[in-house]
Amino acid sequence: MSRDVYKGYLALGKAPDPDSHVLASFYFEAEDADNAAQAIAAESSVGTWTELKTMKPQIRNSLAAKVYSLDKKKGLVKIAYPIDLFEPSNIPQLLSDIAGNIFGMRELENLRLLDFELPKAYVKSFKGPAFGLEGVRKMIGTQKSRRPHWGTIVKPKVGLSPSENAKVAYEAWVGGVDFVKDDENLSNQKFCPFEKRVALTLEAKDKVESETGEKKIYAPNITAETNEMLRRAEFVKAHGGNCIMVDIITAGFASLQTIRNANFGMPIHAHRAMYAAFARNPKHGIAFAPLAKLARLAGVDQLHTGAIVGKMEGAKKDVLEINDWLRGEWFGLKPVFPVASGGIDPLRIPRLLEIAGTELVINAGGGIHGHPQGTRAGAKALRQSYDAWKKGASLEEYAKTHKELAAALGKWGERKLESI
Ligand code: CAP
Ligand code: MG
Repeated sequence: MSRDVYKGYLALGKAPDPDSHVLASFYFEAEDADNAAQAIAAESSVGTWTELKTMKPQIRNSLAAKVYSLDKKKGLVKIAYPIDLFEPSNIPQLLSDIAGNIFGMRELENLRLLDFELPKAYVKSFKGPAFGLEGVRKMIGTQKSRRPHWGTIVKPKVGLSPSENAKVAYEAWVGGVDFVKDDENLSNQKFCPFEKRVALTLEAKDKVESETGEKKIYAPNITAETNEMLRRAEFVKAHGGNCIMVDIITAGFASLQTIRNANFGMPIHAHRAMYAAFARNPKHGIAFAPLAKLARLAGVDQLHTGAIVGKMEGAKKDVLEINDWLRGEWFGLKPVFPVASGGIDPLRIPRLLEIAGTELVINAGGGIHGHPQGTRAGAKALRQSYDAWKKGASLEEYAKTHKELAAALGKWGERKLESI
């Protein structure tokens, strides 16, 4: 490719006006950094591999992206995109622009979208979360206590019948969790039809609520083709449901926007299965931070962001920064409840709370349903671990008078907790 093709996409200097530009930062590796940086700007705005007879100065001037910062040593480039490149409230188009063709360009060995800033007017074109962190807290009544919300994922991931699913959920709620969700790969398989599972598990929720006086949440996984998702959300609503779960990456942001824009009046619990396919490689793909921003734009109320002390990838610093951002102010969009999940057992709770605080939903699947005395005891052990932490007591000490915690210690006490 002649180097000249990508000339004119470089304007090093102060960041252009954030009110009229999307400002994106990338990590990249390329033989010819000057050319590659401009190639990214060109290909993700108005350019292509050759000069165009059809190009007009007015297009170049008004819509061409510009490299405004380039650190060739670190492989960092910042690109400003004129806001008119983007269609308000259209996440797929935003991704097709700043996260589209450029990942495959031959000029680059690696490219990773690290983050982006969006103009206020663009952000305001989205509904954002309907409930948000405070709205979900209000559902359980934790606005004052600010304690974490305790959650579980019915396990085994899939395979239980609807009535078995409902029974496990009942045991977890009675044991003390606030929130029960389906697993990310459970939908409407023949061994657990969606409608039967939802109806019976909601009955179990009603039963627990009347027995305990506590409010509970059930998040059935509605992930499917979009029209089917709408139908399933309707079904949940019609049967007294109070939450829906969407695998937002595998379902896609377009369908997530459709579900949010349908205004079902139930919080959306966002699972991020498949994100690590492009977020985990530090040299190539899309970091989770931009995905979290898109999830908040699209209107999720709870979002998995990593357990820090668990089984999945996710550096502590990154998870904490994303959690803080999700809970912070963003042009009036409601804050999102971060979810810590993945490999959490009762013994990891004190460390997790020390690191990440209590403004979290904390989910344990195996850490509850793997408890030697079963699900109800597992949920109790989770709450006992929190109580011990709150009282400043060691788990060992507290376990002397709390048998469920003692049994959890017996089973998982040896689990290595990487010094995090
Ligand atoms: C956790 C989980 C969640 C992961 C997702 C699982 O189960 O249900 O999907 O937490 O990871 O299937 O692994 P366990 P993340 O509690 O048994 O590990 O939250 O990082 O997106
Ligand atoms: Mg899961």
